[in-house]
Amino acid sequence: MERTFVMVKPDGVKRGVIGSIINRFEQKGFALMAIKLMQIDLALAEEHYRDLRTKPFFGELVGYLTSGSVCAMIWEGPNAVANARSLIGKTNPVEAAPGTIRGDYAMDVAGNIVHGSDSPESAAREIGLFFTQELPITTFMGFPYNEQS
Ligand code: DAT
Ligand code: MG
Repeated sequence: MERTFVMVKPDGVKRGVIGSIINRFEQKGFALMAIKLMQIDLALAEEHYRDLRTKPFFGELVGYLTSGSVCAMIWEGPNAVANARSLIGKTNPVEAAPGTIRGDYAMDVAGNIVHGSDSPESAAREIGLFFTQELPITTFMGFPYNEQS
């Protein structure tokens, strides 16, 4: 079993498609481990996307991410990182195939609606950034969750 970090970005929250996106992950077979609606500050946005800090679009990217609430989630399943990336689709919605989340919900790379970790190492780092001690990830739908089960 593997876990990945997924985030509905501000335009997805504003457009009211959090539920539709969750539905796709549930339908695929993922298990929801943790979820929260939050407002990201600039420091967290910059840390989350630190690998892209030299890109010309970095300012626009962190500005977009801090422009409204996001929905941060941890999803679990076999090959969770790669399965989530294939569900989400290519970075640029122009190239994302219909049937993928970006292919179906987005048109522009600067507003591509959802984030998914790109490796198990990134997933662990991002889960640590967004889900700190205040939200125990051992809770599943309000019931105790046994990591061994
Ligand atoms: P992904 O989100 O598919 O992992 P990434 O990590 O390369 O893609 O980039 C992170 C985000 O940065 C991406 O979701 C949208 C934004 N981005 C990437 N390339 C961009 C570009 N050329 N212009 C504007 N925004 C871009
Ligand atoms: Mg990425």
